[in-house]
Amino acid sequence: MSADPNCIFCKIVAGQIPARKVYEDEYILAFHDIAPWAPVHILLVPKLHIVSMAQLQPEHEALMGRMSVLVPRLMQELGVSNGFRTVINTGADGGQEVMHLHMHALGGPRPWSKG
Ligand code: DGP
Repeated sequence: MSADPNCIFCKIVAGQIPARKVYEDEYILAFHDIAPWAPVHILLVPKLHIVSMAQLQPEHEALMGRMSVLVPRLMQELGVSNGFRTVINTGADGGQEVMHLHMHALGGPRPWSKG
């Protein structure tokens, strides 16, 4: 599905809800999490509405590779220099609350609120 009108991250991608954007290209948007667990906490989302990792198909390989390669670059640009954590929650038991695939990227001096 290209966009879900009820999806909060699709609305952010469409510019209908504001977000503190850190990166955007044809395929991916990255923005600061509204409720950060760490001093730097961004979310990377595909512009395409993919519900979760469980829905990934072979055609999404390049997209997910692009997202992974982007993370260290964005964290460096945000001043994260001592390592970072990436998290992708998937489905109810995976703790996913927003049903639009997203990668959390967390960094900055500890302690963090989660973990
Ligand atoms: P998850 O549990 O993996 O589905 O995490 C969803 C994250 O999305 C959570 O850390 C809070 C964040 N979030 C939810 N709504 C918004 C929003 O409207 N704007 C921003 N920037 N982040 C949001």
